[in-house]
Amino acid sequence: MLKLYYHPLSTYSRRVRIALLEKRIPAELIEVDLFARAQFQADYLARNPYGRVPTLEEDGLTLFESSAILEYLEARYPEPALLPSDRIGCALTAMHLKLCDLELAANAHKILLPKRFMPREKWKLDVMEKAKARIERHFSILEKQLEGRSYLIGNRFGLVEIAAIPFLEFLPLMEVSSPPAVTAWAQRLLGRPSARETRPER
Ligand SMILES: N[C@@H](CCC(=O)N[C@@H](CS)C(=O)NCC(=O)O)C(=O)O
Repeated sequence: MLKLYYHPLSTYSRRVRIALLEKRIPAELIEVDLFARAQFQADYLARNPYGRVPTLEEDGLTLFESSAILEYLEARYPEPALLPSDRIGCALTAMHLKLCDLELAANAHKILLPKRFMPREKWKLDVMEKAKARIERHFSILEKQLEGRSYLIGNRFGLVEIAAIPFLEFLPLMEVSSPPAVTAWAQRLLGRPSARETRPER
């Protein structure tokens, strides 16, 4: 059976857990205790030398990097499809997955790591302010692409939405303001059973 090494509070792990639920793929979930630094123990580093979650294992394959894992799951378990079948849809998916990592996830991380896990005196407010502005710029660009549609590509829920959900969860905590179409998109996505089932406790 497919194994997923994860942590319940990990945004990147949550992407993979949502894809597993959406595709109804049975999996063994193995929690890596990040707070006890289990990600740096030799047995885990042998799987993922970067010492991060998620890591997937299946049929002798060990794979890390959440967006690569999403693409692998799509190739290995094509139904229900979370990727368009046409060339243009695939190209747009690749673009949006990359932009989600660069513009949303990376900046969200700069705000969420301190706000979720560090005492206030350690927060770097200037870094957090810049990250918030970058996310708001990204949302203003997405807003135009979402106008008149429910999902970004081919108007169907897909991998680009899954990649964004864990970060959209924290818009209130990040105090990021989002324009109307992005707000409606986020609410639509966060209401899915797969998102509800994987919602972190904090
Ligand atoms: N780019 C990686 C990021 C993975 C990542 O940063 N995971 C965090 C948890 S959300 C982690 O394992 N942190 C542990 C650490 O850095 O010590 C991905 O997409 O999988």
